[in-house]
Amino acid sequence: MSTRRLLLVNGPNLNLLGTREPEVYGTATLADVEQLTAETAAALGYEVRAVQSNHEGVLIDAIHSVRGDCAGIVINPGGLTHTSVSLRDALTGVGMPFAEVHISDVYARESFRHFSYLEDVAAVRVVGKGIDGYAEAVRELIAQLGE
Ligand code: CA2
Repeated sequence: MSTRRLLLVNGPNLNLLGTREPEVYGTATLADVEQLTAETAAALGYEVRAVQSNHEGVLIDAIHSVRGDCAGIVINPGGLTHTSVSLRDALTGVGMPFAEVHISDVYARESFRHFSYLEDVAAVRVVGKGIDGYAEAVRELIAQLGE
């Protein structure tokens, strides 16, 4: 598919970015993340659609809705990373390559954050690079799309 568009998905609690826990997640806001992602993609000729929700089903519906309309997905699933078979099934079900991003270094945190339901099916993983990780994920994902 030659659609030059990506879906950016941010999961539960990421709307709180920049308001609390700056020592873990930095001071940038969700709007900053969405702008950085859009600008990085635009420089490579791609548009970005962005969604954030605190509800698993809303995220799954958003992923289903871009089938045929986006070439790939950049996702920070938040805590659903460590719990959700359903989110994994949605991502594999739509058959688009996706990049998994984590702002913090999950491997330096509690052991329950070390496992990801997406790690073995993600085309790209960027962990612990702050919000710059979203830009890196966009560049790596687009490179894999090969257009
Ligand atoms: O490091 C990441 O990006 C995470 O995906 C963030 C999730 C966490 O459950 C994952 O283990 C790692 C949590 C997102 C919550 O974001 C907040 C931001 C500011 C204040 C409070 C929460």
